[in-house]
Amino acid sequence: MTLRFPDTGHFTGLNTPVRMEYDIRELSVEGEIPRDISGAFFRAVPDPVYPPLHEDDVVLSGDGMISRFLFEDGHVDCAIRYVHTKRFLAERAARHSLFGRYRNPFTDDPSVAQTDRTVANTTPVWHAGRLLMTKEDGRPYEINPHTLETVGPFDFDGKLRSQTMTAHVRIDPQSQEMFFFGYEAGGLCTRDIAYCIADRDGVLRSEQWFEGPYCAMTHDFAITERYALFPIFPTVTDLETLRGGGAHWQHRQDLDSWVGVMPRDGDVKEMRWFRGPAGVSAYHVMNAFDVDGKIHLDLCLSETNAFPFIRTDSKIAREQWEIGGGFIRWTLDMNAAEDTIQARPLGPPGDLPRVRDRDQGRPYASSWYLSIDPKAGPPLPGGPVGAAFNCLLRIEPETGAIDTLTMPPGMAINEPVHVPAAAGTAGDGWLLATIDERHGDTYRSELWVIEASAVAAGPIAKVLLPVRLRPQVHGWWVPMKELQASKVGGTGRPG
Ligand code: V55
Ligand code: FE
Repeated sequence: MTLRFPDTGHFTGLNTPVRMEYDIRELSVEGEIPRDISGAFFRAVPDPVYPPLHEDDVVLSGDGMISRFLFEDGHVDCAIRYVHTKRFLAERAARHSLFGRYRNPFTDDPSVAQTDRTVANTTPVWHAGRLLMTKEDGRPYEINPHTLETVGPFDFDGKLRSQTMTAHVRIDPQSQEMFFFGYEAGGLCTRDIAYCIADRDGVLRSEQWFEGPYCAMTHDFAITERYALFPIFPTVTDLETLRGGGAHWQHRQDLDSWVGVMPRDGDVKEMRWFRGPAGVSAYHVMNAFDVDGKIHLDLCLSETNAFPFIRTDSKIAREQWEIGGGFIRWTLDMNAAEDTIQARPLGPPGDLPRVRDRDQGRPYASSWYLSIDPKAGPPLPGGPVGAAFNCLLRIEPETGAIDTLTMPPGMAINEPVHVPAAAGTAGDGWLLATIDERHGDTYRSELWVIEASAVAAGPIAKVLLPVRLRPQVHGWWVPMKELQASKVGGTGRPG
């Protein structure tokens, strides 16, 4: 057999590679899709073309695919394409893998020593009429949002100095500026973090570098109306380990976490560091906002790193159901003399948080995230952490009210996007999420349309898929008007 993928959770169950590019016009729909859902649901899907060089390779190394569900007048079409990264093209030409372990270039084939090794597999970011496929270990690739063809590597017209860009940007709902950062900005294992702002037209207007307390996996950050916040958790790296062919990340239970805070339009020299608890980790920030000099930072926190492969590499013996944590509010008082953090639980453990675009950086009444309900049976094997989520929560952080949609046994739900209701109409819009369902030895996928204010009621429509989907990482909703006004392949103006 020529294509033998490792017999591990990273390549079996829902994570079994699919490796298919396709277009399907007109998917079958059960129920009725509201006409106000008009636009594109883009999804980033890691899906390795070739078996990895190393048996212990992980989901996060999979080649990036850009997937799109296009909603128009109650109809849905779908398409998926590989991102033509330099790495994808080199391996395609060679007809086998050339790149080694996750984020360790010292394990690559010498023939690709100078080749960009990002797989652009984490978030499809839409800003200023451009679609970018991002991954935190490199610069993004620009995608034609109509054909899903790769335009090429993207560096803000040659302006970006950082070697990397996060997959978690923040767009201010009023100014439409895109705030983002890159870590290991100056190269492998550097403490350099680049803090950047692109204006509403996508022009990079600011890039400032600062040093973090240590070189850490810095996956997400936050903005409020006044501040930029950089949460740093002790998942660290060093060049010596990498040179020896080792893992990029080691989680350190003994090191403190930190939050760097600066005025979002200020100078990085103004950064103030607040000390958090030792050993904790958060991949995603739900939202942050500031009121009267107090900053609230709402995180999906765990007591250790949430990725089993990182815990194994760090010799931390905790199973996935033992990582603790919760949906937690950290409060930082900018008027206090001490740089300490107050913590308060808001909800049960979970991840893949979603707020409305218009609530970004502002006080917010409700939001959504995914969790695992053990009563719904064993989670399906798959996704980045190896156990797929089986419930969707809607939470009101101020009142503590929670509504839950628990999936039937044998089903899993992926990160939703939020589609706002049309201007001038009542309602809180919809969530769109793909669903996986076990059928004997195989899986089936659907896309569910759920009322955002009534998740417990279940889907109001289901889009049926003739092919199984590999679990996505993150998604992005682009309204039809913005899609038609895309810089590449569009009309260039709102339709
Ligand atoms: C994450 C995902 C990544 C990655 C690092 O979800 C962190 C967290 C899909 O790639 O490289
Ligand atoms: Fe993420």
